[in-house]
Amino acid sequence: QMMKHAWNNYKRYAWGLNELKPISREGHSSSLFGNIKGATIVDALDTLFIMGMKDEFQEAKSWIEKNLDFNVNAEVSVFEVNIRFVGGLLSAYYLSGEEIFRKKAVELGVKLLPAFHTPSGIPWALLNIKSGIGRNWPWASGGSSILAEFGTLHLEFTHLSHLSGDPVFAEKVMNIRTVLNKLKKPKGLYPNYLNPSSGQWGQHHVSVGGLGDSFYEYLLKAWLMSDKTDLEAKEMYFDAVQAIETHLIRKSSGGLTYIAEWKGGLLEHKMGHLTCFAGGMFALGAEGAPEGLAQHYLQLGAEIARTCHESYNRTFMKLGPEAFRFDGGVEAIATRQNEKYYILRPEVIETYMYMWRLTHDPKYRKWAWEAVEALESHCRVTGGYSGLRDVYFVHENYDDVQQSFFLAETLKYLYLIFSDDDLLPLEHWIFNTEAHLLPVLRADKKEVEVKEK
Ligand code: DMJ
Repeated sequence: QMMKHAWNNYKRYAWGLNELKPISREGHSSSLFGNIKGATIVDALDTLFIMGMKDEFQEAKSWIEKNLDFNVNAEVSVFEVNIRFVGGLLSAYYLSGEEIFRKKAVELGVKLLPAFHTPSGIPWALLNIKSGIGRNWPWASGGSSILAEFGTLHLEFTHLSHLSGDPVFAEKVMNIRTVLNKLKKPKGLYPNYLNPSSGQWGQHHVSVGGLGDSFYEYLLKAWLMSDKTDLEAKEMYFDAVQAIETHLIRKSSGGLTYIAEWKGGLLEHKMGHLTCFAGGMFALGAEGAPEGLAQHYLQLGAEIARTCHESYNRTFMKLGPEAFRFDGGVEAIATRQNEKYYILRPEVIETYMYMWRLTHDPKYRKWAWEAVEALESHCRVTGGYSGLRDVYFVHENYDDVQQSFFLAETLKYLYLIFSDDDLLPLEHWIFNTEAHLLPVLRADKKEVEVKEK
């Protein structure tokens, strides 16, 4: 019902545009996608499919056939276009077997290749897909590319090579790994900034939240997606996690485990909503952990899930803030006005999903249901679902955006928490960072087929 409400309103007021403004009831365009249109349609495809919303899936498919056009003069975020559009199209292809999605994914992948034309091969953050000219975010330290952006291409590009038969995509992302492996890491940590011209680190800021997050996720998932044959990715993941535990993970005096941010050796005792995905990541990686550490990582995942649940529970709206702090006498609470918003993000629910699947502790379903009730009470409006500007305030102050990841991720993870485990088993399917599905590439080369479901 929630998906229907989000989809129907998008369709009614913003069809073909990127996102919906549910209060103004009109389209919302984000510069992240340049002139590429239809972000919500592509991001929602696999959720519609999984939920059995066949008519909606068909209307999305025919919009894509007729209207999804990459021959536009558009400067796009390579990362966002990859995780939402390439990921969404690949997932729709693997689930439905419809050739149009494979074709569009490969076509878009080719358009993104000029981003890698840098001296080191570390791609630009922004690319004009018509001219092929790239650049980095003007705010990034010393003209650097961002770890969470160039480090979150690996899964999709591996599949693009697999489906197109052209090794170029896989070569590009394997080169990123080679560059990273040659660099000395401060205390074993990966800084968020890397200059694509010099191939050297920028500022030594380290985060498991924004700017770093999905790089770590993709190391683990590269290993899992390779049917556990990519041992280099596995080693990089566990080495990184060990350094993160030593230097970033702390316990508050009230007993909450959190992941701080590291700035040139100093800790900022702040955890982002984005960082909350890490609970699920630690738990998902647990079974591959070095000797004797599996239980430890499952426990770490559970502790992060509890902390993130507290960040929700300590608000008026029962939805978590963008960032919460563990200093100045507070724990798991946002203290700055500009960190009190909630934009329909999925990460906490994502962690509940992995924890539910991996432990079957009923508290994760209970916590997920609390989130459903809070979304229904505070974010649902007549025209769709809206983010909130202050989750501590007693009245809803809407941001008027229905993010496409609400349909791709938040609603999909909720649906899976209340479904049986044989719907998309974790040993066969990898979720990209936008919750799009990519099959494990089996060592015996046989793909997992949707029929298996
Ligand atoms: C999504 O686009 C992805 O989950 C990404 O990895 C981080 N940000 C948003 C959701 O919060």
